[in-house]
Amino acid sequence: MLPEHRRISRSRRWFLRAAALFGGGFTALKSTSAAAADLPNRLGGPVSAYGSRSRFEKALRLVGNPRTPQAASSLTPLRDSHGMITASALHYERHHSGVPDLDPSTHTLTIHGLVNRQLVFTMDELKRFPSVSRIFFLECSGNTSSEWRGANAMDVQRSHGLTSCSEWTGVWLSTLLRECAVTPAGMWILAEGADAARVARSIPMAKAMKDVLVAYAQNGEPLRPEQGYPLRLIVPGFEGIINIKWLHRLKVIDQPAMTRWETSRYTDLMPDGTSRIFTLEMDVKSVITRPSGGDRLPGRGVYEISGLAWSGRGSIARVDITTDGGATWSPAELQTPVLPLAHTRFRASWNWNGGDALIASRALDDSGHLQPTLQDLVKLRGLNSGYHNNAILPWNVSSTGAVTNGL
Ligand SMILES: Nc1nc2c(c(=O)[nH]1)N[C@H]1C(S)=C(S)[C@@H](COP(=O)(O)O)O[C@H]1N2
Ligand SMILES: [Mo]
Repeated sequence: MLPEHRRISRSRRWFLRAAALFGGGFTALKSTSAAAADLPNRLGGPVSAYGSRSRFEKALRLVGNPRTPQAASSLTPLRDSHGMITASALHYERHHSGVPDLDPSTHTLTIHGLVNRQLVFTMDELKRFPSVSRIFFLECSGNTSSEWRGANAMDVQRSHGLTSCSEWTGVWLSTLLRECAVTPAGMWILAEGADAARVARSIPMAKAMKDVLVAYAQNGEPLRPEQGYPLRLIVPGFEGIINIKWLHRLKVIDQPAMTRWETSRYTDLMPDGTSRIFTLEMDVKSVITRPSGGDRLPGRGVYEISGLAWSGRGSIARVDITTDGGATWSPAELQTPVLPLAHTRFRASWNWNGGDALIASRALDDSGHLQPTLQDLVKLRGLNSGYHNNAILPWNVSSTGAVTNGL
């Protein structure tokens, strides 16, 4: 505990000293009266019933390459996101058949199959169970697949925008399963959405009993329709697709149902022609979000390098930063508390000398997994499939200050 604390305060002091040293290109104050001259002197706007952001803020989700407007995804603007929580309005989306318009007063959750009591819960009934709030990331297993064959995306929204992190509130699935009394033969659960495609995935019983949430709220208010209103599964650390939205049915079964979303899709075709299936845990991963592709640094001097790290296997233990293309690495500060299965914000200060630089982050989780280079990952998994790309993505900073994909 103490050494880490000391390291942090030392690097903070270094940052302050360096900033004063370089002046940081900041504007000096000419007179104290000038500081107040531009402040408004008229009344501001009225109070409002439902908040919205400043008209000056423009960050938006970016729609990926959709086959149709309904079978589409949209990407979180990670460069313009701060801290560890994603604004609900900017949480990435992935829909296979559009966003259904579900009325919570008639929506129900049915639990049936290998249980002693088959039950149907209304939304009001679900809210009578003990509730719990937890912060968890979501990541589509297709996130960063664009970079499997090397540099492709021009910015971090395009390369990594299929991940977001929210506080979710709901009922533990284990609570509901106990209510239904699962029989000993019940080893898996088929979860199905009420969207037109009836997207469905099989979940191992051990995970269902451990930490799966039947969630009805996100970041302090009911789920957004895009995130599964009025009810979704949150399967912490597992690939996005298994976090079934618009949840209406759970069937307890004795073996995986082998739906199309766990056979023809979301399996990883290996070089020898076999497929990895049920690749559930998302591997340890990180990326620098600032500075990142599309940025232009105004000049040499001190900058904060900041980014996100996460792992589907536990907590982030360490994030290393390189600014010399991997020749040397040094640990970044981790924003505390570091939560398991949640985005972790990391930061480091960097004194850019104005020359060409290759900057990157590399995360280690507390299960001992280290984020690989793309080269090492491709050596292992070949080029047949793009799912589960957790490789390091470097950004190239040129002497003009332009930041581009450095893979
Ligand atoms: N019913 C249903 N659940 C679904 C999907 C869907 O299309 N229908 N998409 C899945 C996929 S592929 C992902 S990555 C996550 C995305 O969740 P989000 O849109 O809240 O970010 O939801 C999953 N759950
Ligand atoms: Mo996904």
